[in-house]
Amino acid sequence: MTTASDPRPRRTFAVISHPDAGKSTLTEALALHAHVISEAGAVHGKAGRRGTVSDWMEMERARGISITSAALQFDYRDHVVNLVDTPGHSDFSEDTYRVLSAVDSAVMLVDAAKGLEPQTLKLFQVCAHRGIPVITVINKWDRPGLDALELMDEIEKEIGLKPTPLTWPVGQSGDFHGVLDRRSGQFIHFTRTAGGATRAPEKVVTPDEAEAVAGDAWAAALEGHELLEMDGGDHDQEQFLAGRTTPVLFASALQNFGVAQLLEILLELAPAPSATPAVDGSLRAVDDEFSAFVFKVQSGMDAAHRDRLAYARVCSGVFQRGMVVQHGETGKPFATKYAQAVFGRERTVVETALPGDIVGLVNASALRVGDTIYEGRAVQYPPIASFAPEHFMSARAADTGRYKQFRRGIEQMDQEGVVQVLRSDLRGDQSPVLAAVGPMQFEVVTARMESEFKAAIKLDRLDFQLAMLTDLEGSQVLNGVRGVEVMRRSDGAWLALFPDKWRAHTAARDNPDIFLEALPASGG
Ligand SMILES: Nc1nc2c(ncn2[C@@H]2O[C@H](COP(=O)(O)OP(=O)(O)OP(=O)(O)O)[C@@H](O)[C@H]2O)c(=O)[nH]1
Ligand SMILES: [Mg+2]
Repeated sequence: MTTASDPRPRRTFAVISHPDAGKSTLTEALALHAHVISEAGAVHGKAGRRGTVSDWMEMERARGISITSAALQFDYRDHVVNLVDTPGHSDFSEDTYRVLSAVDSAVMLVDAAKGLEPQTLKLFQVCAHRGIPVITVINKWDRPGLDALELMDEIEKEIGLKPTPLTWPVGQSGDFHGVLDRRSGQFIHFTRTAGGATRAPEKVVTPDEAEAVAGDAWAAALEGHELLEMDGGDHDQEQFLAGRTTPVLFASALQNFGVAQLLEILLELAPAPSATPAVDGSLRAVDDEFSAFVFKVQSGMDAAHRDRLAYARVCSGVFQRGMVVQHGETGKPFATKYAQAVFGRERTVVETALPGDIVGLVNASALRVGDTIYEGRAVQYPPIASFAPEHFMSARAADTGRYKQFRRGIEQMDQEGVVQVLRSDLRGDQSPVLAAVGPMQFEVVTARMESEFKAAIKLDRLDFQLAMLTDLEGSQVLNGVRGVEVMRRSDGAWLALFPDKWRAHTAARDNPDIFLEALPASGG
């Protein structure tokens, strides 16, 4: 593992996209290429999909979707790679957005057959807004889909990012022979392996021989390459880092085609960790004293040891296990005795970590999402926003004899941000209100409460669709308005719940003096 003098460069990125484009499959393929796993059997197994290394949760495996983000750290060549696989479903977008606050770049997957989908567009906007450079991977090229040039057009028109393909497919979608490496001019010829469970052998073929190997497909690839050249579609590092262009690669994550190229490109072009902006606008340089912030809390990864992991991204300095740091929010010292490197649900003890690394702090119950820890000069990183919930349920323990477990479970779901938890004197602690961006969050809570806390819950839908921020004074006024209820979120925020936006308009109009503000929408 890493040592204090570890000079190896870091690459820290998130894999993002619309649901089902192949993020978890690609994540596994990258691990396979880096030789951290020897077989991708989990996904490609004959018995059907059983989950990738990053989809470890029971519900993820049962449904074949990602519900929670998963971090993977591995070595590749002389680099340390920190990758976070994110869920694509918009119901879990809060989780994805938390991850985007902790990475230096993003790999965006586009399904070759589907092109740009709604969640892809949203995520591109978020990356643009936050200045996160994006590498685009056109995935599933093994299956019939859209035309490569059409896809490039779509990216440019709909997102306003100039695509600069680094590889170009040899063979239409559905007939994937390999790629033309646009910078070397060579043909990288892929060979299928059984079920795509192992690294796909690839052969580098010179341009002269390419035609004999790939026939017309090679000529067509060359044509495409030249068209791109004339159109200014060549990579420019400065433009990429400035978020004006996106390098594009073609791949089949399932068959492990084009995955080696992506790893090489990430090492070569993706930005290394750099200074992190603090909440006061100052920058903490990477070689400053140690600092990190928590972007995710997760428990339930190990049924035998019911523990809770706080994922912190190191922003500056050197983290050394056992060091005592300051917890920004409470001002209390925090001992980092139990620190781990994570690989999906597996962990190893980490002794040292550098900027860009993601460290799992075990049973650090004081740490919440958005918290800063540091050594020496104080720093406070910006809080991580939670989105406007649009779905509300009141929850109670199905078996009142399990109330203690119920309370503990709800507390845990709250800390992880699986849902937002709202309370009021009126409803009491027995029946908190769960607020969600999307309804699937409730299913996760229900399943986890039962499996991890043995506390089955009963949920009752509440007739609210909108929450707005208010304050104590506002709560006193609004609680008297028919159909409106004000509750307190665990971070202290007062949320006024309305049945619909008209009722919110009316309440604001009738009470012009009270504080009433929209919450950030899940769009950005
Ligand atoms: N044909 C083909 N199928 C693929 C490829 N990559 C992924 N798939 C399949 O697409 C489905 C979705 O793959 P995942 O990797 O779970 O997709 P995801 O983007 O992680 O999905 P969410 O996390 O739920 O958003 C699975 O059935 C994969 O086997 C590919 O390159 N080619
Ligand atoms: Mg996934």
